[in-house]
Amino acid sequence: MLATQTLPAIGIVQRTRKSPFFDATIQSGAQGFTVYNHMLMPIYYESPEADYWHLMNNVSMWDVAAERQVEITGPDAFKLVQLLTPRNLSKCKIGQCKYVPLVDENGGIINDPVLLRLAENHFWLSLADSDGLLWAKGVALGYGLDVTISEPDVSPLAIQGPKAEDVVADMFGEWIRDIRFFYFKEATLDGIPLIIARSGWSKQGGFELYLRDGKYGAELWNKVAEAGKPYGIAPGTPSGIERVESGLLSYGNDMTLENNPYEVGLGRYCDLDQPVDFIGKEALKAIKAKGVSQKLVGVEIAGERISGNSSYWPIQKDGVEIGKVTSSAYSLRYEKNLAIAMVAIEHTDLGSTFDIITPDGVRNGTVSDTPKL
Ligand code: THG
Repeated sequence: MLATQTLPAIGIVQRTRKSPFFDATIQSGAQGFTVYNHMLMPIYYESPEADYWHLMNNVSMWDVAAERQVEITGPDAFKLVQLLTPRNLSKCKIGQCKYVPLVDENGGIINDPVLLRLAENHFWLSLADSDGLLWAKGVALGYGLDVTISEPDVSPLAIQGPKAEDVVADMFGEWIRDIRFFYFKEATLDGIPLIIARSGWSKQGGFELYLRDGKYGAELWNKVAEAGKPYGIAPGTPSGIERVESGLLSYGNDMTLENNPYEVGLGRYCDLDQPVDFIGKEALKAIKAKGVSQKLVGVEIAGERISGNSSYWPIQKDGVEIGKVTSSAYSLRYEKNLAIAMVAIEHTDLGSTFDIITPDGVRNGTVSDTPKL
């Protein structure tokens, strides 16, 4: 952990909202928090490295309630959701999740939530860290749509890792093994209302339990911890190490409103040829036709072990700035320093090299296919 990530205390007041699992996470030994969607979210328990190995080897449970939901209902709900994202939703089934970048009229990325379709005209957008609720309300108002938009009392708890499925099967029954990736089912556990989705912000597999009534936060947390005991479950958090190794992007770190989906590898989720109109369609067509001037790439950083960046690290070639490291970690799996970086397009071929200006000195960087973006 960098000193800058641990030293300043965070003043906890009403604005820094607490997740329904907050007390339980403190009792489980959460040692640090970040603020995400105006809510406190744990960032590590034992240590980022020890937490990582629990996730990789066994199973890990995460308070990700800060992935707040935007609930959209009403006769125009589908119309609104399709306006908000370039992803083609014409085949999105009830009970299905979709990763849906939201873009503005210039093609700038507003957020990259997971969409859940609960009914024909009932959706949740499970947000990354930006104010998607206000954007959705503004768009609905501007287009005169007949929808209701709110933040429901819904809080995801992720169970990730190779033994996650066994834990969830012991809790709910063998039937959960048939839930496919990015699909979900509604269920209750001793009266606790939930949605069980096969999803989560790691590539180690697992589920997300969306708690639909915050008063059960501690009870659900403790039930998962109990069910996970035989499998060596440990409390954890979205892992900054695993997600860099796996090339999972973090909004606010690897992309902002200044970026378009083609720069950050999310072009594959944009269908510009679909007949419906969505916000940013014309802008994205122009961007695609012109080609992007910069792009996110995987990078290997030479030299001794780094401890991850908590600000952007400039990238230079022959003394000229050509980009920045957006995220990085020492990879415990590959035993090398890995990064995600936004780099001028001329320097994005595999094997391209450049200088990375870290706070501790200049390092050599090489464009690499790990992490794969
Ligand atoms: N779960 C929930 N909400 C979230 C996240 C989550 N909100 C914020 C953040 N994470 C959003 N970011 C991502 C990024 C990638 C994925 C999920 C959320 C992901 N993508 C699949 C993949 O890369 O294989 C593709 C999914 C698809 O094809 O639609 O899993 O983790 N509730």
